Amino acid sequence: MATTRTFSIIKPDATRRNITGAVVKMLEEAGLRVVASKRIHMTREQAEGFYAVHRERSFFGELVDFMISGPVVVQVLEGEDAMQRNRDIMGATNPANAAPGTIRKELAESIEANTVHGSDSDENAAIEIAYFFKPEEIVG
Ligand code: DGI
Repeated sequence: MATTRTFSIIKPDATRRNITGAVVKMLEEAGLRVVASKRIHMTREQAEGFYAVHRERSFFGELVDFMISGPVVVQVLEGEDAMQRNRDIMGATNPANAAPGTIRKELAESIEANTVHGSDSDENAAIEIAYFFKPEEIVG
């Protein structure tokens, strides 16, 4: 399996509760390496652009409102099959359905305040990384 990169966001529910370190610890223990990281407060335009694929969904407005409700930590993660590895440690979207030991089961509050975002394909990972990071900000 090749070493690849994926994109992650530690969401506002986690920055509010001061548990970003706990999230990173679980990512690292799952075999992922943080090769870029910055704490930002997204603008509405930035969040709407990032979630454009969801704009027709009923919860789009709530999702954007939530993602700009506080700071987030955007990250690039590297590891063997990073996208799938990150999806596995994140757990199901709704923490009620997430497996024990996953970030969402152990740390998330609700289907909306679900602590982490992770790219759902290698193609989207590349798009999402480029949305937030310049190449020189990624240091492997
Ligand atoms: O890739 P995921 O984050 O696991 O899930 P997704 O791509 O289906 O949805 C993106 C985000 O949108 C998800 O992390 C939380 C939010 N979301 C998904 N389904 C619902 C939702 N938010 C609300 N309020 N209600 C939903 O049914």
